[in-house]
Amino acid sequence: MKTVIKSLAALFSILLLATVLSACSSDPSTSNIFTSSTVVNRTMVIQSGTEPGKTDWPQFSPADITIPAGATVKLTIISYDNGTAPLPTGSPFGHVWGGDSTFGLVQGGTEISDGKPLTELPNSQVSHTFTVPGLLINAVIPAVPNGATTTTVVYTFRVMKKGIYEWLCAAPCGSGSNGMGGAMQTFGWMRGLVKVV
Ligand SMILES: [Cu+2]
Repeated sequence: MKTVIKSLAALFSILLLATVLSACSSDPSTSNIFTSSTVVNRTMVIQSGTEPGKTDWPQFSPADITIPAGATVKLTIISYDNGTAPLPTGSPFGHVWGGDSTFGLVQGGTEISDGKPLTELPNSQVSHTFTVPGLLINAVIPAVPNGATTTTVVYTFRVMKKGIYEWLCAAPCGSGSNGMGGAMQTFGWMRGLVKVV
């Protein structure tokens, strides 16, 4: 009989623990936030019009990424695109953004481009951007330099709130006379999702 009571007590504790744990995870925005020492690596590749019939459609692949809230994310963007898509004069998207202090959604937000820190690229030299308006994140991707095959950007950041955020490329790299068509309008190409879980 004692054994049965002990077993029941153990079962009860497990159920209680499970209830507490599920209660903790019921607020998706603040629970299970990782610390900055948790580092995750993600890689996106920018291909330049490799799909048949879509030769003027550059593409981020994968277009959607999933990251843990609070973890330090090293996002490596490897571009094969040697073309520029100059931003209009006065556009803010040549600047690297991050570390939003107003809302506290993002920490960090620093960029290393081909091994060197980058805070701003002249608008005329921008090839693509990785821009998350909802998080005030903007990484800038230069064109592949002459004689090289790729250019590599590493953007390091933390997102402190769970959610699904859209990203887009702000450089007019798509089709049409203004460069805003085709890939620029299409999820899976120059738009996608950042899922913070
Ligand atoms: Cu682009």
